[in-house]
Amino acid sequence: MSHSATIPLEFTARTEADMLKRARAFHVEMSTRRTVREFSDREVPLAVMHEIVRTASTAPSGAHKQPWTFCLVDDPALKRRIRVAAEEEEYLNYHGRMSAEWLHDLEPFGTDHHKPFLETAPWLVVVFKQVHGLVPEGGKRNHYYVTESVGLATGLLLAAAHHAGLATLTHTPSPMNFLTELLERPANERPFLLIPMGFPAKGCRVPDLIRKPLDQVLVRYGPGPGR
Ligand code: IYR
Repeated sequence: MSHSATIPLEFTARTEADMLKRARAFHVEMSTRRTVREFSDREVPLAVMHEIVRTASTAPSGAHKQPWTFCLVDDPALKRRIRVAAEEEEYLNYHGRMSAEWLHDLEPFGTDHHKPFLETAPWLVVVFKQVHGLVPEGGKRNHYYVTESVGLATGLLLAAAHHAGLATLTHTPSPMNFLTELLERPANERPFLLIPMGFPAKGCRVPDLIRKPLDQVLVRYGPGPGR
């Protein structure tokens, strides 16, 4: 069996008190992240976007294949074309393709087929998953756990954007093949998520959502008899 070279792990050891303090502080920070649907047109420097994508790209991935591509769109003409195409699909979703239950479930969010944020937000981050790899000679290489890997990277992207002081919207136009065409992506890539990123509009309001308490999301399996 062959092994590749190893290096010493960089790891910061912390006291229990420090751990708890940091864990709490990070929860407080992340708990203020909200999906924003009203964006300001204020610009965000490309350098900030680069660091956010760098963080996303630290995600673990199947066999470390890093099967993601983050497209950063700030060309107004391209944003417009993306908006037009997304609104065409969403019109069909809201006028027949979505079930009555689905439409009812979305009522609190006040969404419809209008997607002005696709033009207002300074950046559209279009996340693609690579269903397989391509080698320069034209061959294919396997990728593993692609959806899980790209989901993890996208979670880190959202956290990094929030940490940097940016608002995000996880938008899932459906179907989203139009993104492959408009961005001229190669045949091994599939659109995963469309994330407008920028600043909230002045006076931006969001639905009054409540997060599930810990006892509804956590089940502890400790030592000892029974539970
Ligand atoms: N993709 C549509 C509908 C939509 C679906 C879910 I589930 C949401 O949480 C929000 C919206 C749209 O973007 O409007």
